[in-house]
Amino acid sequence: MFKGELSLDPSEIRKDFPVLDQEVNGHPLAYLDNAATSQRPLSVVQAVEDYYDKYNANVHRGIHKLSEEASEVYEHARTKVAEFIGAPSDREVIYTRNSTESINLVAYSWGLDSLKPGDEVLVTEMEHHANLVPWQLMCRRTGATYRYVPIEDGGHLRMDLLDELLTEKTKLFAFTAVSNVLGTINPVKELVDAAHKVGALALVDAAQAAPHMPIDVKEWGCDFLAFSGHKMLGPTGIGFLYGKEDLLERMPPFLAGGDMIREVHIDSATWNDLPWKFEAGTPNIAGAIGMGAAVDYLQKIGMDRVHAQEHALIKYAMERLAEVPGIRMYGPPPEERGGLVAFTVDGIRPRDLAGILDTYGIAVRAGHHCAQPVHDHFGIPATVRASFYIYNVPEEADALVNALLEARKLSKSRDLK
Ligand code: C6P
Repeated sequence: MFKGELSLDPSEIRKDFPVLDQEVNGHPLAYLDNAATSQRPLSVVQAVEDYYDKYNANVHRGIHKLSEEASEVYEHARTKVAEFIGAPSDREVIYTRNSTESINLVAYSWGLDSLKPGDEVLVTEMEHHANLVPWQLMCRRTGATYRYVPIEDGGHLRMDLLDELLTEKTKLFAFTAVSNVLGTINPVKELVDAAHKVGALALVDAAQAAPHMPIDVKEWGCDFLAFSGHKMLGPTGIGFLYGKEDLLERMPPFLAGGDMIREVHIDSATWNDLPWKFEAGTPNIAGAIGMGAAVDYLQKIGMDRVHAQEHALIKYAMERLAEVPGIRMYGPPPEERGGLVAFTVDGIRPRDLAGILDTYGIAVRAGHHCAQPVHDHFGIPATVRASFYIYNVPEEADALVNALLEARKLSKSRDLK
């Protein structure tokens, strides 16, 4: 029985998420796959619908009423996002498709332009592929050296190796604020400061942090921050790159074409001001507008309360999960993690387990979660991951545990190995 305290009333919140009110395979849906993508509240869907129904037009192009209105709401959403992360200026927030594109923007613009043989890029063993592969590619192309901070078995970064790994050769330290497998909340400010001490830039992957905790880029001091709208109640296909203005000013464009230029002649072109210099072509207008509504929703609740709520849920879920015989949970204790937990159960393959959980209406993710090196570290190919958000309730953790106990019984009667 849940005896903790919830800072939010999920029954009120759930009214805004009709998708949650359904049965799957004859059981009430327990949506525990929020780290992959969250659900969207009615206000976000309405904002997108309003754009298409009432003022659909391209932005920054038309001199007509609809285009002006679309441009205004689109840019106002940027202001909301900038405020949400404490960015000093709207010019520092670039619309992208997702965290992956944000990181690739930095790799192909800053990395390709700045890295050279002898330079080093430092990542960590707990990164999502989106913050590994672009740097592997960029190091290959520029001759720079790719290095990583290992993790220890408890799911923390080997901070003891930081002094050794961060040197005057390091030009960029790219790391996640929260691991999408281990849940580990990294000491972002400490890592940013360590990078700056040796003259390196710091890129924070906030895909699993921005939806779940207060973020202030001024406080962290990071040079770049990447995150996705779809994990924080917003539409899919909209993401963000925060970058310090002086850096973005010096970086060459990433994609080229319409809207990112000031003037184009047949054999030359000059670039638009920030942030539009990095926004080539017609953007995801509806996505940005929906994101404005998502930020409003989260701000109204307050990110401190979001974080507290998830902490209470994950603490309870991990206590209950520990009752399942043969379970192994990966990563630190609840106090040091976000609202997700990845685990294995002896004798049942993660994919089979997720399939069984689905028959009980429980949606989880199984696999390597696009973070294969973390799994390599533990010598396993895959885990099952349950990830919570503001609308989840303790009873869903109970349902997960009950279904896991049933799965164990089933695995004994059927050979699931
Ligand atoms: N992780 C998960 O199930 P995109 O796909 O670009 O919106 O986000 C990429 C990304 C980057 N960093 C971290 C830490 C992430 O968790 C993700 C996305 C999802 O874990 C989908 S693979």
